[in-house]
Amino acid sequence: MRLFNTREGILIEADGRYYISKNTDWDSYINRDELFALVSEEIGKLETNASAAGLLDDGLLAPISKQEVWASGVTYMKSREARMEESKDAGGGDFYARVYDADRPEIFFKATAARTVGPGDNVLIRRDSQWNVPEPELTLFATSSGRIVGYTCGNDMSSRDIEGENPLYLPQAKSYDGAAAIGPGLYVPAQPIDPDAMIHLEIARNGETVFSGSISINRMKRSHTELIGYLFRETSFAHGVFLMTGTGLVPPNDFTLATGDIVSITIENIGTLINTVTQKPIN
Ligand code: DO4
Ligand code: MG
Repeated sequence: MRLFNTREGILIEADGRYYISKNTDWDSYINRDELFALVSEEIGKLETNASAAGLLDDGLLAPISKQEVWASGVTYMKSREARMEESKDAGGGDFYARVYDADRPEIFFKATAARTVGPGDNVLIRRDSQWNVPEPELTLFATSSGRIVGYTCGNDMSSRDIEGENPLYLPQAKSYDGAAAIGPGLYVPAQPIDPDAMIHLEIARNGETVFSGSISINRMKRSHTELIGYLFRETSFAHGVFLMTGTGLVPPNDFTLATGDIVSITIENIGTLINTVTQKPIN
């Protein structure tokens, strides 16, 4: 089943049928360890609502309210290679090789909900960066007790020149207004997501595809529970947390995003997250 945060309330899609929940608080609704079982029970008592499907075209909000977004990195070989390449002049490459092999994963704070955008919104590239890419990432939702109950598509927008200049600039390369996008909804399966699910990225410019690529989540070096385990070691999340799991798709080094580009991230069973790239206006 999939849950959508919409202007009209919580939309539930299960087996092609649509329902509007009587619950209206997204935070307490999704932060339940037995989410799949509880929503399955709930829809048994609800009338189907076919017209509610229209909210998917016009009415979706980001599936986040009080949660934070965190991210893990260098979880795919492709990311390890790209990071080593972009930081080679700064001598930072060794850190990426080491974190790929280490027991402890790279995990960093990505965004507050206020800096996170949803389906159809704009993602931003920094004005002080010349080399920007989207990072399409399977994004886990874990409840406050650390149980993974849902999945969504995530975009970990990244400034490669800023991170490449010095790894200590990572927070500036990764965390700024509009640097995170998640959506379109929360995929809540009875069992963990298919380990072979594919992630597809397409970037369109003036109606033409300028980059596309696909990768299976089975290429990730670490398990989802391992990443969540590290995230929760000494940090609590009262409303649950979103964790991006790293990118395995990196456009070629001569590619950078431009204003107006349309980024589409599709993950099997979850759906497609579409955002337009823009910059902040000059004051
Ligand atoms: O080490 C930098 C960030 C890595 C990252 O965001 C990724 O691998 O997706
Ligand atoms: Mg990333």
